[in-house]
Amino acid sequence: MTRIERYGWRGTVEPGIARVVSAHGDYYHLVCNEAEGEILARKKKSAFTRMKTVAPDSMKGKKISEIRATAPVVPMTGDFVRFRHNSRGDSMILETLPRFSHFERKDPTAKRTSQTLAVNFDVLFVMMSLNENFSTARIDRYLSLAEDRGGGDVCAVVTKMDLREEGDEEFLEDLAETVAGRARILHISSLTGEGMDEVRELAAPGRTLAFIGSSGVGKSTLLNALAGEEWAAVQEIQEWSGKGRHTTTSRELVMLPCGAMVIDTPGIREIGMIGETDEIRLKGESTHRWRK
Ligand SMILES: Nc1nc2c(ncn2[C@@H]2O[C@H](COP(=O)(O)OP(=O)(O)OP(=O)(O)O)[C@@H](O)[C@H]2O)c(=O)[nH]1
Ligand SMILES: [Mg+2]
Repeated sequence: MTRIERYGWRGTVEPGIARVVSAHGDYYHLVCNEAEGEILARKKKSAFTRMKTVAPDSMKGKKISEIRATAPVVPMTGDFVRFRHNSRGDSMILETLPRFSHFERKDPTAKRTSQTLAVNFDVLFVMMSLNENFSTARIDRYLSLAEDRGGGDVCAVVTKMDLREEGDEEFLEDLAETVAGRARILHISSLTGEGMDEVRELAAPGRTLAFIGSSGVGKSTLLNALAGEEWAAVQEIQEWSGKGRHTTTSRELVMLPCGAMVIDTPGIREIGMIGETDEIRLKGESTHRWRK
């Protein structure tokens, strides 16, 4: 098996295919068959800046994804790309290859129609911790957005099960009802190891797990537990406020010792659905105004 196949490529192996493991503005770190380790690449400017304009009439009755398919897709972590290798300098990304799965939300800044949060995953972990942050309605919204993912499985993952208190049963049952038939539920604690066997089962060689969820739910901590070492920075504080602070600031694809990969993402502050405001009941608070 070649390197790019170990990194999840399922098409025919040809020269010039790479996977993006991290993106830093114009620069990308790639893995490929052409070189060991990670190589640095830039994207070919003319390929991505010359966005085709779409005639208004051709947009009628079309989904956003159909319209967007006419313009070049800017690569992101997790993408497979076609590239030109340069052993003496920066390599050049020529094209983003079709994605087999993607998770998008409405862009909270409203600058774009939507924002892609994870691509090319085999399993999407929608994560939420069993503390003040717990909200069945939020998971419901994630799962609704995940219906358009195109491929891969979804798991609703309740983290920090070691913080379970009396009365949490009600919240967990409520969640189980909401998730039933739409996703698998996992209950885990990276601290005690609860539920980790199930996670490890999903982490088969060549498969990609993508972790999404609010800041502080324990995405990077789970990555570190699976990696068996301190891969990603984790906020040290015990009492996580979760307000306005993000420990992970960019998406990263990490190869685990078991041969599976994890895409760790920065915390999501809002999970948008087109222009509504509603109330979400949070554990520990009576109500909380949540702008979708
Ligand atoms: N009690 C308990 N605390 C945990 C667990 N997992 C993570 N934490 C703590 O939760 C805090 C946040 O964890 P992170 O892994 O940084 O959270 P994150 O989801 O990566 O956050 P962002 O990178 O900001 O999106 C840290 O203080 C962790 O030690 C767990 O299973 N149980
Ligand atoms: Mg993190």
